[in-house]
Amino acid sequence: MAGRSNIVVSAAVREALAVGAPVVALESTLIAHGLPRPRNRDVALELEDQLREKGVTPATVAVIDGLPRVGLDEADLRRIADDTAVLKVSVRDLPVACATGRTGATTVASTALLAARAGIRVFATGGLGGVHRGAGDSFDESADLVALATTPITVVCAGVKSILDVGATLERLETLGVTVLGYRTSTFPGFYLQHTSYDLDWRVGEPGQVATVMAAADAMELASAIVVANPLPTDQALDPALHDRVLTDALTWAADRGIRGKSVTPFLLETFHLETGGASLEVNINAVRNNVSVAADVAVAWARTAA
Ligand code: PSU
Ligand code: MN
Repeated sequence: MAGRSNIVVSAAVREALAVGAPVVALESTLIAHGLPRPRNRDVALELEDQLREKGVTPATVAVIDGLPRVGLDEADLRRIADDTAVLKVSVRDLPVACATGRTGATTVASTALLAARAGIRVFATGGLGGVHRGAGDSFDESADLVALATTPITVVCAGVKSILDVGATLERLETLGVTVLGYRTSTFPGFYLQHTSYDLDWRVGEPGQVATVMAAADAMELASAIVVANPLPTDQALDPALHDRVLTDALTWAADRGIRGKSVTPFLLETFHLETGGASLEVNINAVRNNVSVAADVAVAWARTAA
């Protein structure tokens, strides 16, 4: 299979993996469709620098002119951030985007898949996709869940996006066999909010503990992901009253405008950023930064464990 793979792994990422040095994958949908231009470009570059400063090789994932790439050069990173024509590419879109030579940003689902195929074990994002509110009627459930069920990768996130039905998403993660670890918390984080009302079964305090869990999962050849749920500090989270008010409006407007499919999440995030006067944007960026920082520590611990 390796010989036929069309995945292009950058030289920097290939060299790091070859010597067992720490690598963290980053997704590009949050850059292209989750954060507004031009701020998104600065964030994309900053996240990579944040990893390099910790001695970790960044591997941002995207489809560029029909090639699934793990590890982007700066020109491609800028293109993903700047170009308004960049598609949102989930797992099911990958073969078509590649076959037709398109350029697209990868979601948690497609990033996890490509990164794992390339041999990367740790991945950072903002908030996972999951079960949308009203999914009982709409059946809108993110492909992220299926990817997490079938991809052995550790994903550091601030929980699942608070625009979702968090309780239903946690139930699905349980059903799908996805391990969920609270990072220095026993309560599931709430993305824009520091916490939700849901308790977690497992809590870890140190990056090395995550690496130990990864090794135990490998030892029994588990195929599913490990979610490391990392809450925002209280002073970086969104005001809960503002959050609830904007969410109610955003959900109503999404329904009124008939927003469907892969447009739902970008629409809700953009509405949040507009209606909170940019406050949710700062919160979102801080969540991603914090997750990248923890992911770097986990990747370093993993490199030691696996050595
Ligand atoms: N985290 C963020 N912002 C985002 C996302 C995650 O802080 O925009 C993206 C991820 O790419 C995730 C996607 O996979 O949102 C979920 O989209 P959907 O609900 O359509 O599966
Ligand atoms: Mn959806």
